[in-house]
Amino acid sequence: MKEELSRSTKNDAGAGNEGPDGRPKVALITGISGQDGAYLAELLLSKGYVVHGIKRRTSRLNTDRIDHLYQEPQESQRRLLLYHGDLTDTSSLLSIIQRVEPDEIYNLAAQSHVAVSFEEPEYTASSNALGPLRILETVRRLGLAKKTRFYQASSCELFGDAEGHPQNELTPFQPRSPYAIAKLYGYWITVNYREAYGMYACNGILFNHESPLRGETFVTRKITRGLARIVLGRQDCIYLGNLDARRDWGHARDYVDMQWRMLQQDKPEDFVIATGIEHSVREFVDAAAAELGIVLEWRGTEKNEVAVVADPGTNASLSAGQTIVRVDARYFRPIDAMSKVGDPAKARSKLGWEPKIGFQQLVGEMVRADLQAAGKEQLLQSQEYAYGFPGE
Ligand code: NDP
Ligand code: GDR
Repeated sequence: MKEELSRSTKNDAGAGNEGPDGRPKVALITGISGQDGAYLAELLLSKGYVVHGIKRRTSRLNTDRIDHLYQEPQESQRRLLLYHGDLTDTSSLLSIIQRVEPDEIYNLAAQSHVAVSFEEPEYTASSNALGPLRILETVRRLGLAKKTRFYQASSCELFGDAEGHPQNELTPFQPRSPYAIAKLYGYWITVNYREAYGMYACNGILFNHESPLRGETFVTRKITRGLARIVLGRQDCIYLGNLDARRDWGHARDYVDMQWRMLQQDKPEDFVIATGIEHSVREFVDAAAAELGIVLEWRGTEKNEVAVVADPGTNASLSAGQTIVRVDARYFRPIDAMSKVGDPAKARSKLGWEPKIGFQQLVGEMVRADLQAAGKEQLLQSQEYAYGFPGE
């Protein structure tokens, strides 16, 4: 898939994305090493942008999602440039924004895991609430308020379990986690800088979006990766939490297109981005199993529920009656939003946006990518045994 993405980057030269001075537009992406950051960097490069990205310093390399786009610092005419920085560190943001003077900033960086936000509420607030403030205030103080357009990665988690489905731009917010409450500040500070200083600043209120690049601990990827490993005999079972939670799952590639469109309008506005269709976690498991030719039967209730193989299809490593999914109470959150479905009518009518990739296609793409990854893992391990250094 990465090869496919990098081909599109090289071939799809982007005309019409020059700034007022005729030079290529310059974008700065925070969170470029994440799922959306990788797809957005691809998209902007394909449109002819010069893309600057902020990555965190980590003890191991964390740029695997964008390695196929990487250009050595020694290359002339680079169009992808990376800097170390952190949303919790104003000085790094200041020096990067001052140096880059971007036409557009996409603030995608965040502590993005809702369950983890209950364990790290203070850090979550610093990165997700104060992070956007630090960027907006830096832009303002550098005198870039009229030049730089700002996109804030807001979330349907703002709605919590708000009354009224589907949820749209007018649905009242009712956040139910430290993550969502921090994002609520991010949402309002973006609106505030738009109103107070006339900045082109807007929120994309995005519903869940997934892909083969999704982090491994979000539920969709946990399921597709787990099932792929199970059919290759590398794992016995997947342990999940709330199977009844319902989410509106789209594809990240469709959603980053919308992020870009939001910054190309005459007037800054906030938009809900969703497919309008929801599924339960249990239905996601069934859909992923179906991609592998497996039929499951659900037995038990609530915290004792399990999925048993009813028909293993052609998977020789599985047998009928085998339990491959179990509920484990540790994956339940102190409080969870049970049902989410968005209404993207405004995005459709004002921006001409339609999601192109449907639910089953998304699940299929994720399952195939994870099967391939599990196969590579297996091959690597067998090579390690062949060369006599197992487990290293
Ligand atoms: P990911 O978790 O895949 O990526 C998050 C990115 O933020 C990573 O690059 C991460 O770096 C970086 N990051 C985390 N903390 C900091 C920090 N303190 N300073 C600088 N960088 C940091 O998330 P997604 O790509 O899925 O989501 C992008 C944004 O959209 C997030 O803000 C998320 O909250 C929001 N969102 C996502 C939705 C979804 O369904 N995917 C839906 C709605 C909103 P590292 O690689 O080092 O961890
Ligand atoms: P979410 O995504 O919390 O909606 O946040 P996640 O995939 O983590 O959870 C979705 C639903 O599945 C239930 N669930 C489990 N979740 C995880 N992670 N692991 C499990 O084992 C499990 N079992 C059941 C959860 O309880 C939940 O109801 C994502 C993130 O990308 C946010 O950054 C973003 O803002 C929102 O989507 C919109």
